[in-house]
Amino acid sequence: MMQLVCKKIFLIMLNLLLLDQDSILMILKLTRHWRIVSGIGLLNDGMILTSILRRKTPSDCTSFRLSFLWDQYADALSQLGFDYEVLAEQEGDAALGNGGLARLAACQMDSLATLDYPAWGYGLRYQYGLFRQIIVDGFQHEQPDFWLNFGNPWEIERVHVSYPVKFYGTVEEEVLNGKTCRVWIPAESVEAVAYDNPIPGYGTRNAINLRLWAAKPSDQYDMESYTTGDYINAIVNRQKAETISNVLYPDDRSYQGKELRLKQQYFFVSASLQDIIRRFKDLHNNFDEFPEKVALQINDTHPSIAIAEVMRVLVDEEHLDWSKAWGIACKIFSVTIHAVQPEALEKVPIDLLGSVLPRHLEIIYEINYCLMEELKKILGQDYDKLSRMSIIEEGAVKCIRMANLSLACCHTVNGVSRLHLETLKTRVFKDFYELWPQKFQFKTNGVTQRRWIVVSNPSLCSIISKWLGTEAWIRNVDLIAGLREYAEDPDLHAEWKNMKKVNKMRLAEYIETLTSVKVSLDAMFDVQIKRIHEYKRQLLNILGIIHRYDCIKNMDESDKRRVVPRVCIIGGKAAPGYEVAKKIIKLCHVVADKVNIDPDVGDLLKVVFIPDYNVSVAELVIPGTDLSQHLSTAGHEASGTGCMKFLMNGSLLLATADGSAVEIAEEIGAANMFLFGAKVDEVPALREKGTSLKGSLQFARVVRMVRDGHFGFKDYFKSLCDTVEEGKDFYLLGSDFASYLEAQAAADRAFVDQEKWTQMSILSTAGSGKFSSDRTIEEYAEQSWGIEPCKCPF
Ligand code: AZC
Repeated sequence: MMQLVCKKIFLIMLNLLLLDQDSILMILKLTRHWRIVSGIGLLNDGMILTSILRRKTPSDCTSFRLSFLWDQYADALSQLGFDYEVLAEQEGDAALGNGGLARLAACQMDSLATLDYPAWGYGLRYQYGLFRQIIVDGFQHEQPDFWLNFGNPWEIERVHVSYPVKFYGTVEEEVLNGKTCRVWIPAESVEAVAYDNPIPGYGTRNAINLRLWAAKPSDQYDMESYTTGDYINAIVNRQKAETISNVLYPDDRSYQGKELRLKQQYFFVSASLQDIIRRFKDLHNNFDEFPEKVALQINDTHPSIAIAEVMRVLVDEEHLDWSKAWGIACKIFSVTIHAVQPEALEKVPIDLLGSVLPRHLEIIYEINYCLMEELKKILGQDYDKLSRMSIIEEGAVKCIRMANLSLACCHTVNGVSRLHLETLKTRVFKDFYELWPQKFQFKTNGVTQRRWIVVSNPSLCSIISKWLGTEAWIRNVDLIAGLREYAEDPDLHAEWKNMKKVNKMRLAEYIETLTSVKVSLDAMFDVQIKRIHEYKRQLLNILGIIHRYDCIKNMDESDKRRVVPRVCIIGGKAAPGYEVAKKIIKLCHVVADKVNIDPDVGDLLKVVFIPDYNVSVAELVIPGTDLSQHLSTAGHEASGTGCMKFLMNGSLLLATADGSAVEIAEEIGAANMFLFGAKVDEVPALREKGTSLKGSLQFARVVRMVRDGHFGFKDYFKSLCDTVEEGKDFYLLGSDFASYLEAQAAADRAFVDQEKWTQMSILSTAGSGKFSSDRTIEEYAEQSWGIEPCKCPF
């Protein structure tokens, strides 16, 4: 048996992805980890190949260490009569998550593997990932994403790794060794079967595992049904079992009160914990060392039921006394919150929880009782505060506040940017912060340069390696700051511009194939790609485009010659039930329809909506972007990670002082980006004032154009216009509009001076080092998990 070198066996609970996975839990556990690595070792070449083959753009990254394998593979394919590029395009994304949260987790898995941390990721193997967006007449339609249609060659089905997950039933009292115990008698059992997705690190022999659970019918349950003679029901129930991991919920903000969602969460949590505890018990015969060996990271509030599950296992199954079990739970769990909006903090109705997981409800009541007793000692009779901090929310529908459950238990509560932590401290979790300030930390998000530069922008990868004289930045991204020294070098400028042009060409071809719109490569490619949300303010972008259009229409020919041509690209999915977001997509299309064929405008302005935005699309769009937009109302974007991908790729950022953009400005210098809009502490007063339309005549004019049917669909857009009407403009589009237009004008002026622009672009890439997920993961390892890298010894 390998000596324990690392301090901990380590578990992380996350909601994550492979490319894009929603629910994950990771373990890091040294001894077993090494055994697993050696297991993977058998497949190691295959694994390395896996990571290479996932790259869709091999071309000119000659510096990439493993490109020789790529070439060999492409050669072998061509001898079989297949074109590598064409074949690679056939592979869809594993879109097993909704948006930023899941994409962040993918980056973190890459960093954990590369930095040699002994980590496991856990999640659900949904059969239907996030819906495919198709656009019909400018309207979003959703189509199922049955991504497993042709199988998934990257996974390993572990038929022998499966656990029963129980639901429903009753709780009864039993006397065991003279002690009265509560015992859960479940009524349904579903089998969780493991599918492993190895994730190889870069430049190391370390590989980690993303274990995804699929629901299968449990034979145990069927046996019972057969004996009662209910054959048909037994078959129907077998099929029902599989529905648990069938489909990902497509709304990234609210899942409130859905039975299937709760079952998915518990299914994921229960199977993962059984796997973790089984592994721990292989080596230990009591739980004293559990916190020394295990760390669990709860990624957002969705897997918080894990806290109650750990308590149930320790108290009911392992027969630890309550306070010992609670002590262990408090040491192993930490949580990251990824949201600002209260509706994203999950709540589960008591009736629902009591029916699906009756014993867990009892346990949560008990945890809450202890919490309230502890708080009363500190807060006395402050019942308002006590009721705000309670895990139970009273009201018409009594609910469990999953966030409060996490806060009561976890030893650290992380925000995802410095500003976000402030919001958590001063608004969302103010009461908890006042009580336990030491729990609150932040780890600014990061993205992996290995996917977002090396894989998706191979030409940039070559340039960076050439100018730094080393590829070491791929593992040690701080080195990228070395580019600053050459930010004014004309030779680097020439290479940089050429790289951007080639990437723009690729993007232009893609746009033409998809939308039949021809765009000029001389235009500024201006991009906003992300989930469609009111707070992300795609509407502000479109209204800005309308303003630009309106100005061009009213110009004479000599003025037009001074206009910087733009291609405005927007992409993103709206949650299927989110009407306002869907109207924003339609507005984008009607504006595009009018602008793109207007002879007065020509190449000065083109508007493009890229359908079905996903990770693969981002890999193509981001390298070809000149300017990217991040427009959330200050205080609403927890961090944002798209901005970091753009930054790495040398796109200039037009952004509000929100989320991680504040820290980006510090790193690259505010003069190298275009900041605008209200600051977070100005927002409440602006909302009070409610002066949106009066605040800006220009804003009033563009909203009026939409209202009056200038782009058609007058009635359809009425309710959308109402959302920004005076007094109702919650996201402050009106009051930020003038400042937004100024920032846009500044971007235009900068673009005219191409040398200046290129310099700013180089400085953006050079300043992106801090926003690598390698740094984020090192902070988690040190501050939240207390672990160190464990280098694979063979
Ligand atoms: C997102 C946040 O909105 C985004 O600001 C952040 O960068 C990202 O998490 C990673 O931390 N949150 C979500 O995507 N939330 C859900 C529920 O999907």
